Amino acid sequence: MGVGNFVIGVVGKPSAGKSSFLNSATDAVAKVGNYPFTTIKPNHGITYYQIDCPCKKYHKEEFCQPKYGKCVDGARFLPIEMLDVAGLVPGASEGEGLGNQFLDDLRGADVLIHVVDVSGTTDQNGKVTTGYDPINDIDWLHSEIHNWVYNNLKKKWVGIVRRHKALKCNAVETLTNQLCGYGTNAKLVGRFMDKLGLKEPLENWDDETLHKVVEAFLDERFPTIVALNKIDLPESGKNIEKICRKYGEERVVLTSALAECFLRKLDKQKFIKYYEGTEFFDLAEDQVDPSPEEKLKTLDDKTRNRLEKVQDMVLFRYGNTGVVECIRKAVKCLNVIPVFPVKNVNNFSSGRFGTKAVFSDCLLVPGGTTVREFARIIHPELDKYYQYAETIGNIRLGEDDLITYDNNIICIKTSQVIQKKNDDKKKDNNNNNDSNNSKDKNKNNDNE
Ligand SMILES: Nc1nc2c(ncn2[C@@H]2O[C@H](COP(=O)(O)OP(=O)(O)OP(=O)(O)O)[C@@H](O)[C@H]2O)c(=O)[nH]1
Ligand SMILES: [Mg+2]
Repeated sequence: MGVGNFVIGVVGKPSAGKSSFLNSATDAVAKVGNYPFTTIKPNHGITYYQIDCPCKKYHKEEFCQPKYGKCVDGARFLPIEMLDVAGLVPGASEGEGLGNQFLDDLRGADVLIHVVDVSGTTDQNGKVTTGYDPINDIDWLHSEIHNWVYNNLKKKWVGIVRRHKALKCNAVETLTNQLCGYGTNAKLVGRFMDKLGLKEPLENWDDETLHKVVEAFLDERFPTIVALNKIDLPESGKNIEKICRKYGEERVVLTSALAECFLRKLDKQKFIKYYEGTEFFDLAEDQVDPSPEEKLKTLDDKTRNRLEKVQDMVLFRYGNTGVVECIRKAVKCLNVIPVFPVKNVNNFSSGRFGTKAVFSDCLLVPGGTTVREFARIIHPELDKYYQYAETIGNIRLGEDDLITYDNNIICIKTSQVIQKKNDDKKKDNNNNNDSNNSKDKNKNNDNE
């Protein structure tokens, strides 16, 4: 089972650094350029979200064998898809620049990272300038997405109301019907309508109310983390302060995609050992008796100078490049829980013959998922032949129990053995999931 069900969309104006961000956080090699619209088709990559693996708590590290991602000394790296949505420009919702095509690409994303060029050295269209105020970009992107959804609804509003009345629907039903194209389900619509607490019936909504509804929808459907990028440039300092004062720090992260790309590249080429998400790295001269695989190469003077600059401008100043932090915050917005389905809750085995592998599978599910829904997410046959579920200590779980961090190691018992060929089919599906194939993406969480 893969963990490819969630997608982080990377958005922002041209030349903000979206492709650089994707390259820095994944193994993708998207084209980067200091001119607008370098990216035309969206790029994909797989990034990793780090959690504590239960193998550490239960002292099973040596048997931990994730099918997807990896586990390093109890730190579990769960694969998540990332999508680089090419340069939106002001007026995109009206068809400007590359227009609606790119707003449409957003439909595949569950959470957004808005990459902002905080240095103010590119204007709203991504052209080189000086002294541009990046605060404009944050509000602009939000209103662009807002207008896109609002205009689509508004165009059809008279017909929507007519149908709503004729079919005697409630507001949640009508909105679910209208918003399902954005990867939305009744649960999500119910949630934001509850928060909004509107009293007027849908047929009486005026434009102002419709704007409020769209706003509440976007908050729920596209939670957004703002990456203030290019912090390595000297012009960035004063803008960072101003933006953090206005937007607070909860959803804002300071990043240097360029620095992260550089550090990861040096690590890959074995010039440094870089500890991702931290300010630390080792050089050849720091190593004592390294094994041949770990032995680092000596840096030339030019690369060493550049590394020192990255240390000065980014690592010492801000603590890290911000890229890992950004992914952590984005996934946190999704309010998901990692679940470890096992064949046996006493030894945590995944039931693969001839191996002692434990915790092989891990799936991220949306908060609010019940045990029975989880069975369905893993495989339709687990749902079909479902008998009961249990967690650590052989404690039985109710079908309607919510999955939490306290019961997220789960064994589903079935009345029939699930056929091996299904396992194989499942494996194939998930291999697809894990290999940048977003077309077949099974958005269980959204479309139930
Ligand atoms: N100094 C600095 N430059 C950066 C950083 N991130 C990206 N850049 C530069 O900004 C320019 C644009 O980067 P891209 O990653 O191509 O930007 P993009 O947002 O994908 O642009 P489009 O594809 O045109 O929409 C390139 O010259 C990058 O090297 C950063 O953190 N610091
Ligand atoms: Mg690009």
